[in-house]
Amino acid sequence: MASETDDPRSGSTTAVNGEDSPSPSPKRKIALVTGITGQDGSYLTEFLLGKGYEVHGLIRRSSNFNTQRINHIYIDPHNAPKALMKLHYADLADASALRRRLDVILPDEVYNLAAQSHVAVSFEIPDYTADVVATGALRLLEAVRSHIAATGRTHIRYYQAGSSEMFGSTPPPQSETTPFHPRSPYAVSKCAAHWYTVNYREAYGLFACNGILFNHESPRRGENFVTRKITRAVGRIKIGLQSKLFLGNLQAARDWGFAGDYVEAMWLMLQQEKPDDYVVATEEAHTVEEFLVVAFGYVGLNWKDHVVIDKRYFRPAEVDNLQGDSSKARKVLGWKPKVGFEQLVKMMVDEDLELAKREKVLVDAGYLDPQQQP
Ligand code: NDP
Ligand code: GDR
Repeated sequence: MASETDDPRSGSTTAVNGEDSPSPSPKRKIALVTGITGQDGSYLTEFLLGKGYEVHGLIRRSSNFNTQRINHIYIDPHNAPKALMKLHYADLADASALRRRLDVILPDEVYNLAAQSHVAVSFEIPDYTADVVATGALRLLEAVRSHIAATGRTHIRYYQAGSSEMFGSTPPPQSETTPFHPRSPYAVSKCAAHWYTVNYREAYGLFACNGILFNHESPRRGENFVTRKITRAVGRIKIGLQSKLFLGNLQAARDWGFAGDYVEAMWLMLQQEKPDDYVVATEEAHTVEEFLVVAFGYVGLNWKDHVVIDKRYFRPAEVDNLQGDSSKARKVLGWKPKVGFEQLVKMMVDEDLELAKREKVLVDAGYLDPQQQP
């Protein structure tokens, strides 16, 4: 029965998509995306809609809507023929909800992007992180496996969002054959999810791929990841809303790409003849300090005048140096990144400068307290 819980964004008690409403067009491919409200979920959904997919996203219940990253592509389900992105409540902690959603949505492709994705936070909430990142992936794989067993829909393909954090302290360049040495509860959990995915491929013949993605950023990046934390601060400092930026280890090096480029690689993995695992990276590493130089320099500021080192942002165990070898993805998938390091930093600063200008209007009008830093 249709109910108001079918589409979390619908204000109606008679939402048109949901348990009893089959997809409008049988020709469209159907994708199921967990983590649709996150950075990657939003870019992947835009990408898949552009390819003509119907996209179903699983969304967590929260006391406020947390759909800011996908609001611009949301169409009210009352406009059914155009509403090709559909949202459903589910959680990776809830195995029965996952199975039920698969049985109703009947996806062709499943993208598991949901995670407690913050490495530093995973030291604070390790048990929860393992439950969502590791066991959550297992729950979804098992839901897919049992759905296939019950329905015979053997063509379903599964993508698992793996991470360069799995390499941890193994020196670069890191490729698909590099041993994992994870350095955080998050990274250990991602290793488990990686091997669960391999195991379901080998044990049940599931078309399941691990994308081992190196850091990818964008103006939609969460504000407590270092790149966005820096570009938010650059915008606010330039506009006069903030003067200091508190950071941890500036010497860590990361292989930073643009999220919009990386979601294409996810899709490409599921279009191949055989399932496999792929490293996705720019193959260029930069330190946090180098990011600071470019970001502050772009608006004519010197980062040394503003950055203060705060021990609380150091991690119990650090990952010093990540630089991917993505030659397999480049050769087999024909993928390569389009946005380079400087272009990425400038894109993020440009957007955050505009955001700071809008904040300034609210501050000047007395609607916002400038001390409320992101
Ligand atoms: P985000 O943190 O931006 O998004 C995470 C998403 O997962 C959000 O939609 C969040 O929902 C959802 N989520 C969290 N917990 C649960 C849960 N218990 N049940 C259902 N959904 C949940 O991450 P990114 O978009 O940056 O990353 C996407 C995936 O790729 C993640 O798995 C991440 O670990 C992985 N990854 C990311 C890289 C990167 O550089 N961005 C690199 C390598 C891997 P809500 O909005 O409600 O919080
Ligand atoms: P990471 O990203 O841990 O690589 O995980 P993050 O931006 O959090 O850290 C990158 C590096 O910057 C250093 N750092 C700080 N980090 C944060 N967050 N805040 C600070 O103030 C700060 N100061 C210095 C960190 O120590 C680290 O070395 C991201 C996430 O998206 C994961 O989900 C994903 O799997 C990996 O990238 C690949």
